[in-house]
Amino acid sequence: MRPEQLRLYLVTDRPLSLGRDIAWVVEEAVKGGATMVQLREKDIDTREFIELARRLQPILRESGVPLIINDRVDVALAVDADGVHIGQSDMPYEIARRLLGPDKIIGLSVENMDEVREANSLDVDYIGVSPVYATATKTDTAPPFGIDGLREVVRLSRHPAVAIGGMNARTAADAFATGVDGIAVVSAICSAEDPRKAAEDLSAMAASHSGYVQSSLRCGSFGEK
Ligand code: TZP
Ligand code: MG
Repeated sequence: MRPEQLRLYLVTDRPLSLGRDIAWVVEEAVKGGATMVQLREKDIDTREFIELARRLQPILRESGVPLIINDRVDVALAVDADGVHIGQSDMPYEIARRLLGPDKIIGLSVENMDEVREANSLDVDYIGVSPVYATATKTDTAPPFGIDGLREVVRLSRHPAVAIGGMNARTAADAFATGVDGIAVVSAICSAEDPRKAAEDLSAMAASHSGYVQSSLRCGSFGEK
């Protein structure tokens, strides 16, 4: 994985997609510049989860955008997705890595500075800094990092980092100014009237901050994955 693939990371949410097909939302977002897509489903049968992932794959493969599965290592294996994103109470990183092998992308949510330090001892591909701001999209979160906290995480982490929670056209510039590699976005794209335009606007902001340059300035080096 290249850190710049984190620049505009769409995390899906069907209930927030205004009744539109999630495959359409994903396709529009990718046309607008989304660089990574996480299929996040909290209330779905395993079979439907697999079918949904399979529907997204041709759309994403065509544009070279990685498909990441939230939580479900079994689903990621079943569809040969590009990787998984795990939280602190999901499958432990070491087990996920053993099951998925060295080439898959594994992202880990961090909710405080201790978890950032702990992540530094793991071979994760990126961390999700969660949340930067409180958000109605997910209310059972840890206390928000805020922009100062995000900056501190970027300084401390040896991994590429993506900011999540309240990222939108108003907040993205401050987030990118911390040197974070990317922003992960749910409602600002899924609930946008025009998801492609929303992605285009965020993508332009990301490009103007060239956040990815800053990864290479930090300690540590990243293997290609
Ligand atoms: N994890 C931490 S905050 C969050 C997730 C999945 C939701 C972010 O949603 P939004 O709408 O982009 O604020
Ligand atoms: Mg999780």
